[in-house]
Parts: sequence; C-alpha cells; structure tokens
Amino acid sequence: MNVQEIMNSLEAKHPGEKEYLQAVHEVLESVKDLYNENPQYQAAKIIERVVEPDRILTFKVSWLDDKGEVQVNLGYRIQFNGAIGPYKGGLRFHPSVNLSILKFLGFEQIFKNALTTLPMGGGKGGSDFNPKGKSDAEIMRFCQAFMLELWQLIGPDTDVPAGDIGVGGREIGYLYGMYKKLAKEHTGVLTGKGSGWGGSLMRPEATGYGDVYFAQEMLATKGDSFKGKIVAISGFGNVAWGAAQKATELGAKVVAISGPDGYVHIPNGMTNEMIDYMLELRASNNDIVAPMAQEFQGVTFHAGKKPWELKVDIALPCATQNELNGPDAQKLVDNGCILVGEGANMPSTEEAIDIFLKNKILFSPGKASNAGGVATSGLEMSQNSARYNWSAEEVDAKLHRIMKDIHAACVKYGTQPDGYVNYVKGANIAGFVKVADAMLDLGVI
Ligand code: NDP
Ligand code: 2IT
Repeated sequence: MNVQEIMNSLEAKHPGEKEYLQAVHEVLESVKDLYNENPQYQAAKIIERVVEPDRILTFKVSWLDDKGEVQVNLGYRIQFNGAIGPYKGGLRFHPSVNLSILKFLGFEQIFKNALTTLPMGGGKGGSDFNPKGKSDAEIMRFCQAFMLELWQLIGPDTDVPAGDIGVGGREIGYLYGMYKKLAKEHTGVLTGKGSGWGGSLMRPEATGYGDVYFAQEMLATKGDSFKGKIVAISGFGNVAWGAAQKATELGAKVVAISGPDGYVHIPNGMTNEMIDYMLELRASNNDIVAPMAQEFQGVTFHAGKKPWELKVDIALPCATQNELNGPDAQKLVDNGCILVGEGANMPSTEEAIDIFLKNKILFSPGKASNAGGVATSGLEMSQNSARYNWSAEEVDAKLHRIMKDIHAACVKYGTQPDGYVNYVKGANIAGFVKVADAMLDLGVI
C-alpha cells in the first residue's frame, strides 16, 4: 500500500471531507507496514473496502416547533462496516453535523468496537438539529420525526444506535418510544436506555470511567497512579462528568472543566457538589460553564480560553474533535504534563499527536480510551438479549476488565524497540487486524 496514493484517490472522490480524511490517514499510517507484509490483505483489497462505508442513508426530518412553524433538518445513518457484528455507534445532534464528521466517527467506530473484544460492527448517525434552547416538547417532536425515518433501517441484530453529543438519556427515551410504537417490539435496538426499561446500569458514566481506567493502566506501566495528580478536563457533558467523578474518587484534583464558552479553573479541585451543579446546568439545556464561577467561591471563569494553558499532570480532552491543537500540545508538554487520555473522538489534531509522541508522554487515542462507552452498550445488548440485568458492580467490573484488555492489546501492538508504547499505533493495528481477518473469512461481499 502506498498511503499517499490512497489518500490522493480518496481526496479526489470525497473532496473537502477533512475530518474523514484525517481519521483515515492516521489509521493508514499506523497499519501500512503490517499491511505490506501481508499479501492476503492486499489481494482482498481490505484497505480499499474498509475506508468506504457499506451504505450511507440520508433523510429529511420535518417537525413543528412550539410556535407551530415547520422546521426541516437533515438526518443520517452511516452503516460503515459490519464484518464482526451488527452496526453499532451513536447518534450526534449538533448544528455542525455533516457527512465528513459522521464518516470520521463511523470509521473510528469500526476499530474502537473491535478493540472492545465484543462482536460489534461500526456505524454512526445524527442530524444537524441544534438541541440548544429547545423546549422538552420540541426535543420530543424532533426525536419522533427522526425515528419515523430511521426505524426501518435499524434493528437489534442489524444496527443499534446510541447517544453521542446532544443525545443522552432523554433523547434515547423519545427515540425508543417511537421505535417501539412503530415496530411493535421491545428489544435492544438502542442502547443508553433508562435503567427501568432495558438500560444497563453504569452506561451513563461508562465512557468517562473507562477513560480514567485506561489512564490508570498507562500510569501503572510507570509505577504511578492518579493519587495527588492535577487534572484538566475539557467538555461539560456525558463523558466529562464521568471522568471528573472517577478521577476525583481515585485521589486526583480536577482543576478545570470547559464548555464552548471557555473554562473554569477550580484551584482546590472539583467536589461532588460541583459535579451535581454541572449536571443541573447541562439539564437546563444551557451548556455554558461560566455560572460555575458565580456559584462557587474560588472558582474563576476564563472566557474563550482552553484548559490546556494550565499547569497539569494529566489532560483528558472530552469535548469534541480537533479541540486540542499543536500549540496547546506544546504548552501541555512544556508545563510537564505526563499523560493525555482522549475521552472525546479525535480531540487532538495530527500536529498535537506528533508533539505528544515525539516527547514520549503517555498518550491514548480516543478509539482505545473512550471505548468504555460503546463496550458498556455492548453489555446492554447482552443483557437485553438475555432478558436479564446485571448489578452496577457487575457491569463496572466487566467495563474495568475490558479497559485493561484494550490497554494490553495496545501494548502488544504498540511497543517500540526502545520500550515506549505508541498507543496510537497499538490501537489502530489491534483493531485493524481483527476487522481485516474477519473480512478475509467472510469473502468478498
Ligand atoms: P455531550 O453533548 O454530553 O457534551 C459535549 C459537550 O462539549 C457539549 O456541552 C458541547 O457544547 C461541548 N463542547 C463542544 N465543543 C467544545 C469545545 N470546543 N470546548 C469545550 N466544550 C465543547 O457529548 P458527550 O459527552 O457524549 O460527547 C463528548 C465527546 O465524547 C464527543 O467527541 C463524543 O463523540 C465522544 N464520545 C461520547 C461517548 C458517549 O458515550 N456519549 C462515547 C465515546 C466518545 P456545545 O453543544 O455547545 O458545542
Ligand atoms: O463514540 C462512541 O463510541 C459513542 N458515542 C458511543 C456509541 C455507543 O454505541 O454506545
């Protein structure tokens, strides 16, 4: 394989899809040597097949707002690769959503899901709908209209959506309600459901907890732990709160969280009371962090700034793609940061990753360290199929085990001759080998 040639051909076919091309480029760079040493992969054209989605479904979503006005949004579902199991991946509702962003997320999801050790293929979907400022009734009508189109494309053994940015427990409820009415069945067609109607305990906190469990494993390779560490977290949503809670529980001091408006500095570390307040702010559909500074003494708000300018030991980017760039990375490294654990999908730019790897700090890519969310979705699917519920302790123990296994797979495939673990390479190769081998077994389909 010649990476440049493949990238040139993809750029010509999919001009301007920069996030998708960025995600593909990273994986190709990691797997090129392995690929070139395995003629069976080349003969089956695994790369040419894995970079294109199995199918992309787009649809129109028309709905009525509270004023009785007609609103029109775009809806998507990308069924990217189903070699190892049903398509699986979240739905994102955010005004920035476009094909490039959903294709990058769907592509990453293939390898992430393979890393979880569970049988799940990769998919992603969403809409350019903006939940901000919408009433509960508007959210419900939008979710119902979205599902009216989506329901025929999904199923518990074919394609199982879940949440992502802008889609949490409330949205999954409205989506599931409409699916159930149309399909006349009560199955595990969506994950992230409420625990009283088929959801798994621990799913809400799983991504953030998993991110911290993975970081714990990385620290352990250096004989280190979270105890006494200073941590900065970006984002203010599903992933960020779980990470803040678990890191605090393990003895770290979480000194920053952020929203699209800026970050808050919490010199004495986040408390449970602050986490509860952050969740309240989020629930009000008003996801700015500034009010934290008015509510709590000693907390300061830094408008338009990112938390990466702080002197911290550990950085956990948990907001969105490309939120941590080259200069941010350099600042973190210069300030002595020893670990960056991605909770979001592709939050670090290529330039930022190069800086982390060059300086040989502990760096985990999202497809490894945020896999705890989808892994727990997989556990929810198992519980739904078995018509059974595990306790929170049982789910947490399984999640912890999975994160340790993903870490071990990254170490296996990513350890360099000098002993440094390149987790980017490790995660990409481990995920790729599993999917590529399944594609070989299944023939040209
Ligand atoms: P949420 O919607 O709960 O939270 C995301 C938050 O980050 C929003 O408040 C958003 O605000 C904010 N945000 C967006 N851009 C920035 C920015 N530049 N700086 C700071 N904050 C920002 O989403 P999730 O927590 O679910 O998702 C966060 C990330 O984690 C995404 O990359 C997602 O793909 C990934 N992820 C999520 C999983 C899950 O289980 N939910 C699993 C694995 C990965 P606004 O809406 O105003 O832009
Ligand atoms: O990016 C992700 O892994 C998610 N948004 C979770 C997907 C899922 O199916 O739980």
